[in-house]
Amino acid sequence: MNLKHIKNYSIAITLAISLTACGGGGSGSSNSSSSISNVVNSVLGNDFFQFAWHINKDINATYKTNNNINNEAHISLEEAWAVTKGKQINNSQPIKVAIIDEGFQANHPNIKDKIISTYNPQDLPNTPTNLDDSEGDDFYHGLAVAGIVAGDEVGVAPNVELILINIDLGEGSTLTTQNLLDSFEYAKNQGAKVINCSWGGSQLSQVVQDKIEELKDDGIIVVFSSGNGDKNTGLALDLDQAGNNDPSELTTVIGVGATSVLNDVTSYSNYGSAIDVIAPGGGSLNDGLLGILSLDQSGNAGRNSNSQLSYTNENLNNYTLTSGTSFAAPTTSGLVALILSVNPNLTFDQVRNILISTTDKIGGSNADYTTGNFDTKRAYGKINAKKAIEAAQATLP
Ligand SMILES: [Ca+2]
Ligand SMILES: [Ca+2]
Ligand SMILES: [Ca+2]
Ligand SMILES: [Ca+2]
Repeated sequence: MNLKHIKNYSIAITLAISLTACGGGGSGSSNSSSSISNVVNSVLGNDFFQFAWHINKDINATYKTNNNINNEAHISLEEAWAVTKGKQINNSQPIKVAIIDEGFQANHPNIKDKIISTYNPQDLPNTPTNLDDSEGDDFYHGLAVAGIVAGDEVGVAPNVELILINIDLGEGSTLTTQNLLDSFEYAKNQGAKVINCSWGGSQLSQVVQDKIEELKDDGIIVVFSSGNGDKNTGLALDLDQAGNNDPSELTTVIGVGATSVLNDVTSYSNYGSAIDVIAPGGGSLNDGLLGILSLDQSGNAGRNSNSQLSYTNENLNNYTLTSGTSFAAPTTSGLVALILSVNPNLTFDQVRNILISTTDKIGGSNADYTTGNFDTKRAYGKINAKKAIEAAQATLP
């Protein structure tokens, strides 16, 4: 199968950062990442919510100042959480969110109590199901994605239930079309109302596209990340150009690009006329911008000192800063779950309309939303949870 993993983009960015930090010799551009680490280390405590700038408007003041975090970089989640954190408001049943990805840790303390089922279509009938198919990569991409959806301290919708589906992506993958069909079918059979896909890079086969359309017709919302640009330049790709194709362009999915702490679209975020919204995904480390806080393999396992944060306390090793549209998609999937917890009967078109009509038109004078409320690089704008939940409430009888 010809699919690239968005993890590749994320690795490309990480390598670029590492090179900057290692080769700088204490001067020039290396200062940005080392000073970020120093500042964060000096203020880290047990409450990681204070560093979750994507979901918390009242973050640690020192951290905010030293990392140039814009007052409005968050998604106005506090008001939404006053209504719902992911359980349906009429019967308290959690919305179920499936994550099709690679590299999970199902016993991570911040998500373990929310996981209702796991699956690996390439690993049946082995028991237990292999969830960490990550070829020795110390960064668990699926874990970080799951954290942004529902992880304690870092998740948009901490009261949802998670269905984790591991597929092998990236170089040398043996993933088949049937594996993908099985993955989407499993998510549906487990009751998923939202399916997050933080991968792409080429067109899906027609039968998989047909399956996604079937899910749409069933009121299941599929969310795809737009991709992180060219892995050599780190710059965004125009998905409308010939040869640049991604599943996020399908009319049957929500396509999502990434914003940074500066409250604007990132330099790496792919764009195009079929992308729907942008959402916090973390700044490009190439640009010296802070990533988004999510989950690392717990304890000593995982990224730890390789990350943007150089943790010295073992108890802090459960988290990491990362970046990519891979993490903007789950920010949006979390909000979609909140919307559906207000009204689970909304159709795909209704959910999409709520998302794109309640956005913040960020970008200032660099943006132009005058044609159809759509900016070339920022789509319909950045998601706003407060306004989206109000719009969902307005659909109730
Ligand atoms: Ca793989
Ligand atoms: Ca295209
Ligand atoms: Ca779309
Ligand atoms: Ca760790």
